[in-house]
Amino acid sequence: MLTMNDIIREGHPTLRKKAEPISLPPSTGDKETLKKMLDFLVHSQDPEMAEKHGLRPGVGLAAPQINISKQMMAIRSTDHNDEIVEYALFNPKIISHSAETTYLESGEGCLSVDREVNGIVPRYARIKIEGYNLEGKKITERLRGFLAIVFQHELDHLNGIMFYDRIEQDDPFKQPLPPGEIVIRNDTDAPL
Ligand code: UDB
Ligand code: ZN
Repeated sequence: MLTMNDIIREGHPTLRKKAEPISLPPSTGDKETLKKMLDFLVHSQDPEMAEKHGLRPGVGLAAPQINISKQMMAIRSTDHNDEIVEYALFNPKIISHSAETTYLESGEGCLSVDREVNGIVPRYARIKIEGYNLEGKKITERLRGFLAIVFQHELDHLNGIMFYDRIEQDDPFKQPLPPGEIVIRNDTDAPL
């Protein structure tokens, strides 16, 4: 099983590389890796396992974080109905997104970052995503709320981007859209 020792930390060059696409259908090896990534999240969210192995409770993990520069990500979190949702995706991408942005009030952290970094990390409020699941089947989903934020955080890892790259240098708590600015918003949400 994967533990914190398998997770590389900031400063490691792999975290700054663009991950390679997976050739489809996924190989047995790639599927095994992705399964292990999802298992890490499951274990890390189990208080006994987390305690025993010293795991930080994770909601998402991208392959570059275990030093594999390939387009794979695992997510395990709750949706807006508090239902547990799991994604294990090859070649994930955002196919459309809202104009509206959002951010986590408490800021973001990262399993690959062993320090606190304060500030607003702007994210799209709603995204439509595509990817291939463990069976190699194409899936399309609409995500919003915390799940949308986790997906964008993990997708950033596949592009060599760290969450703090998105924090405004000279004013970490600057609102992404200043009050009074026109927010382009889709009334129907239809195209998203
Ligand atoms: C996490 N977890 O897993 F607001 F119920 C973080 C860590 C780094 C703190 C473990 C997290 O944010 N949990 C959380 C947050 C909430 C409410 C809640 C649980 N990651 C995953 C990661 O580093 N992937 O590369 C960081 C998250 C920051 C924003 C999205 C992902
Ligand atoms: Zn991260």
